[in-house]
Amino acid sequence: MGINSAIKIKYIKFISACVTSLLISISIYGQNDVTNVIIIICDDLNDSVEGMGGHVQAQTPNIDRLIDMGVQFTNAHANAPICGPSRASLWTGIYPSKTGYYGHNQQQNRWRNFPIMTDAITIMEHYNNNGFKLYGSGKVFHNGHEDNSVFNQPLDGGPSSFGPFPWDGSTMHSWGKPQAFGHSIMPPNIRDSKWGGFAPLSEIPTVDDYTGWMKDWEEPWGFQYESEMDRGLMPDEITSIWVSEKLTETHDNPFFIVAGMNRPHTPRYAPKEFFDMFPLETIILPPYLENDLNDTPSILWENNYQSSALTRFLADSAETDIGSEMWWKKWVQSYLACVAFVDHQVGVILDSLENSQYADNTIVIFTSDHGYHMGEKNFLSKTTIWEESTRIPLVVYAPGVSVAGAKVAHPVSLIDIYPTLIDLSALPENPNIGGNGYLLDGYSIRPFLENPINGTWNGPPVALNHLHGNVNPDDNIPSPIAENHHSVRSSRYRYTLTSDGEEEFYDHLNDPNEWNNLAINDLDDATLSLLEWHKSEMFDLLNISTLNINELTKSDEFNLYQRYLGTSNWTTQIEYTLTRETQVKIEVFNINGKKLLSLVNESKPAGKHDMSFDLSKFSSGLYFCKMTTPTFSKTKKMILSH
Ligand SMILES: [Ca+2]
Ligand SMILES: [Ca+2]
Repeated sequence: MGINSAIKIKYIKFISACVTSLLISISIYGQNDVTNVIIIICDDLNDSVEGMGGHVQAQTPNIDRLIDMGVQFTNAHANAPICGPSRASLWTGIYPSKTGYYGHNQQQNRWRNFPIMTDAITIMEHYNNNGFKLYGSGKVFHNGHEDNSVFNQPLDGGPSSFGPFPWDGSTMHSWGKPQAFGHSIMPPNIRDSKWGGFAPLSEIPTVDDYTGWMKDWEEPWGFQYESEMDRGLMPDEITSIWVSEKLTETHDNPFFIVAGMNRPHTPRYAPKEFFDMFPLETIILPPYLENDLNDTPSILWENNYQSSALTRFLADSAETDIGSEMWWKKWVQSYLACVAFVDHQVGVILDSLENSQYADNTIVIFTSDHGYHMGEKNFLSKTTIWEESTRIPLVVYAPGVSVAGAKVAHPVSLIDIYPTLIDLSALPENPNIGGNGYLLDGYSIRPFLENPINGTWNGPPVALNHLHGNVNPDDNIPSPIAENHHSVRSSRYRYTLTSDGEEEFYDHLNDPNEWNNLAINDLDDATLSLLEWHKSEMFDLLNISTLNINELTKSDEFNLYQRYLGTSNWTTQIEYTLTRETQVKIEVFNINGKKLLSLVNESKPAGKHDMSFDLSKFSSGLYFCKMTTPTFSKTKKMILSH
């Protein structure tokens, strides 16, 4: 065979391969059960969406429009309350408790470095392997930890950036991008860092001698802002416009689009029109209970900078015509403004979809990577295991399947998205079967889409949430289940077990704000068996029979007893038991975290110890007594009422 003939044959083979793959694509696309997919995922959006019972002033008419088209899940949860682990789990369909990627210092690790996820087939790859064209824009993975190779082309929509930011006009990072600053109009305690800022774009920042915004996603770095009508586009606007343009094109293959919104993640800068929707003097603060943390396990908040966020806001709020909670109200206003801004982007995408040839054969999913506290339990952040952090909006519109305008109250979570889409798109069920072999952890919620009230699914009766504990593993090392906190949400209750063995149990029917931790009380038999049922459902999902709390942590003990012996004689007795000789610190703090007394600070032998001290010089109020060893930490409350 001559060289020319060989080339010719190769060429013919190439052509025929192309024709075959084209025919396969066309035949797949022509099937009735094959639809396109658009996932709109927001960053840090809690349940402040109309109809969800989050913040009462939320204005989200476009998300509401999607709710009218599809099914809204009112008891949907994130599996991890922080970006990196939540998204890694969502896109791979594997629980953080199985991958060991929970958060803490692991947030700085790339998710692909964790053994189970290194070669896990993501939802994008699974669609791509089955003939879909992939498109992505904005924040899909956690920033800096992307694996955009899962898209079969560069992530070619908009940038994933939290900008624009304040800037000094010159300072650059060593990696060649401009360095962001906090906003000059805010008290330093509140703006905190470049992340803590919130203001309308019309509040053009001045840092040193430079006045203007900075965008950190492309040169020139300056973000143009002359007026509301004459300004640059923010990343979420670039994304929504890009997606809407994709919907005007004719596609040869079915498509899978991820529109990743960066808002309402901090910093909360958005166009002024969205701030103007929520005049400061009208802002309603979320339901709030002072000392709400008192009945919760201290490991969930002690030594956590975020747990004093509200205290800082109140301390920096002078009495003004909108009250002494001015900065808290401004914070709430900025959150609502950013939610309304994101809702507008949803509207841009829906408008384009409704006017396109894909209106009747495109699945649309709207959700968020986790929730956010708005001051509840003193947090103004994510990264807790309470309802504010775990609860997320979830709306699924599946043409021909979902019941328009229906609501589903059964608990579900982000882990269920991957199997649901496999079900709706009729893709092969086990994407990892030829690879690492791991099965997906979630279940298809299709039965609820078809029958919102009486649908039964194969999934569990609870949604599983994880929160990283306070033991930092080495880089890229999976964190063991026992060193993290876990929680399950049923239709009515939330049960939580912390890494040091403490429990929470909340009854959402009577206590929707999780104010009253039932687990600290002596429970009647019926409530106790309910608690035990939730615990056993949790252990099933964690795939363990007992949770082996670190033995050292478990067997060290710290107890505190208060005795009142007359007006001038307040005695507090402390008992503690050590499993071995170790360094011990016992300290007393006031409610603001200021250390008032150091009672013990030395090495002590194994065994039982006791001591007492006098509190008569202390004024009435709440105090904390904390014992720390290198492997143990426990805080006890002391309440003095003279
Ligand atoms: Ca997030
Ligand atoms: Ca409480």
